[in-house]
Amino acid sequence: MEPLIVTVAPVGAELTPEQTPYLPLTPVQLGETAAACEAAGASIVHVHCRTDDGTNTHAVERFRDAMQAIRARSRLIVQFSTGGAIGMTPQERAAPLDLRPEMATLTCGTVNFGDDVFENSFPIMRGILSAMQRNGVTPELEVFDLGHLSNAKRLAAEGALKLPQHVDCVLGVPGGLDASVEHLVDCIRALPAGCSWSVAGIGRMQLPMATVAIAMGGHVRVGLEDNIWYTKGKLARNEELVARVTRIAAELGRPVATPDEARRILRLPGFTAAA
Ligand code: KMH
Ligand code: ZN
Repeated sequence: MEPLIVTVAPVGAELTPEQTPYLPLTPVQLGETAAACEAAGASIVHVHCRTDDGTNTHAVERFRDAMQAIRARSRLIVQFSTGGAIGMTPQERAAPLDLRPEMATLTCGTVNFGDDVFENSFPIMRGILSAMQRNGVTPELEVFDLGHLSNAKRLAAEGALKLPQHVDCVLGVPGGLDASVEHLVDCIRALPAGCSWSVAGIGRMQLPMATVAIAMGGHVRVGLEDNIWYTKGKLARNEELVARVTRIAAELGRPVATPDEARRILRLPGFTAAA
């Protein structure tokens, strides 16, 4: 089995500072979190940005500061979110790609998202992909539902998306596929040929889904974006969630990938100098 790639998603777009004091809101906090998570075994950081008071922002300046702060303190692969927050325009979501992060997410279809709708029509996806291609950014395909894998194949058939890519199965969003071993296997069976995969289980399913993926040879995403609890009643810090999956991987005989090993596994062109 390949070494385990651990992605940390430290902040996301849905949580408020009232829910947990451990959200990294500022660029410096994101950088410090990246360093702590690298030390704990992470190799990718999935970046959303907030203003100092916790409001979501997709301002290019804020992403520039965040990327600089992360790169000043770690060698983690910087992966920007292009999902942003519900209500952001597709143009806002794509704008930070001009900073040329090594990776960025592409959610592969529209999905109910709690009581909201997370809109990812084909024109939106084509627009985000073309901004990624223009900037040499490697996509991570986020799939919240099985049909999203069909959409990825459709985008590849029309030439908008190069395959294979890394696919992250986000399981347990209310409105998407539930988090279960059966659904994870359904996703893996439907992967486009040659794709690597990871799983991001939502809420209390983060740990069981990660454990299954470690045993199956997949990769994992953990972090507060998907789950704020370490155990019932105890709020987690990002690095604690990373350290726990690293420990489980060690028990199962699976070493974790360094950021540079993850770059090799994901066929990334290489670490570019700080922006
Ligand atoms: N915040 C969600 C609406 C991504 O980062 O690419 C979308 C999201 C996906 O978090
Ligand atoms: Zn995200």
